[in-house]
Amino acid sequence: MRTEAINRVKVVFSLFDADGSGAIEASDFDLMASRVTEAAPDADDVAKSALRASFQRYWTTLAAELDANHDGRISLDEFVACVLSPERFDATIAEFAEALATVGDPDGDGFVERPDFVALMTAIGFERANIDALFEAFGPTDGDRIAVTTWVEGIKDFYHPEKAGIPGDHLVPSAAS
Ligand SMILES: [Ca+2]
Ligand SMILES: [Ca+2]
Ligand SMILES: [Ca+2]
Repeated sequence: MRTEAINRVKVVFSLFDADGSGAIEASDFDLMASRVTEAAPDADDVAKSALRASFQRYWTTLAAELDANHDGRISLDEFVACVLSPERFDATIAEFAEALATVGDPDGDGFVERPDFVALMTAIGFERANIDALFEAFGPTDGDRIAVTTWVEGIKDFYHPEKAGIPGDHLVPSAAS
């Protein structure tokens, strides 16, 4: 098991526990979906609905796969188990990645500009320094933007247990300093 993958999972857990209750629950995903869609005022309703649906699916997948004691909450110990069987989450994460990146490209030109990226990642709960480090690692082009596909692949890599030294490692707080 890659230490980097475990650290990434711990970061995701702390963000997904949006209300800070110490566990991930259905209400956390409702809260995060509201925050993220509010951070994208220019995105169209279809894209925002798709993103909300992907958050919902994310929760139902987690609950089905990881809630070992069936209490309706995912503890950190339960959540870490997601790295043991990443293939169970591939389709859910792919849908989420594409929905999020699409919301980040409101004009539909295939690129995500830095302000849109920062707004969405801030709404998810990442720190600005980590967000900028990640954006730089994605190699923004002249217009200070990245391809939607680059972000989608970056999100998928972020959840991949075998990956290390990837742009997404910049989202782990210690890596940004
Ligand atoms: Ca919670
Ligand atoms: Ca549980
Ligand atoms: Ca765009």
